[in-house]
Amino acid sequence: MAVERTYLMVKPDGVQRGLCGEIVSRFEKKGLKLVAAKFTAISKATAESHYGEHKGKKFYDSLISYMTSGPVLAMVWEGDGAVAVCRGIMGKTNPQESAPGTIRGDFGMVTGMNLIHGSDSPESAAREISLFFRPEELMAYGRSADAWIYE
Ligand code: D4T
Repeated sequence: MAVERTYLMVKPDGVQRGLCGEIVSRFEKKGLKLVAAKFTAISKATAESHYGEHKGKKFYDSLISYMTSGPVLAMVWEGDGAVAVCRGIMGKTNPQESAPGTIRGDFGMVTGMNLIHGSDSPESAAREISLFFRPEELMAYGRSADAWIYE
């Protein structure tokens, strides 16, 4: 088993539309384990650091202003292959290309308001988790349901 951690974030549109509970429940029901959560507003500097790879692209300025337009729900989730599993639950970047049953496929219409962020690799996850959480904010705990989720 390759236990991974991933950084997930309900973006400002997901918060404004009252979808936090719906979104969190999809990861919970799948069997992933919540390790940390924080309802917070992102500073411009944090948004720029988080999306540094996109600096200079035509959507960069609107992306930063969107991500700093309201609070977000920042989370760390853990599980076997968590990075890819969570990306699958989220759907493709463009909600119109996302399959029904995914978060973006079920609730989104445009790439610029695609409801949720999820790390795209274990390396990105480590960087993003350290950007949003202090080590002591990550909870280590046993979960009895794991015996009924993993063989
Ligand atoms: P995030 O990082 O938010 O989980 O999205 P993805 O990993 O699915 O997609 P991404 O990094 O390519 O894009 C980051 C962010 O930029 C917005 N975006 C992207 C946009 O507004 N217009 C665009 O053309 C693209 C490619 C949406 C997600």
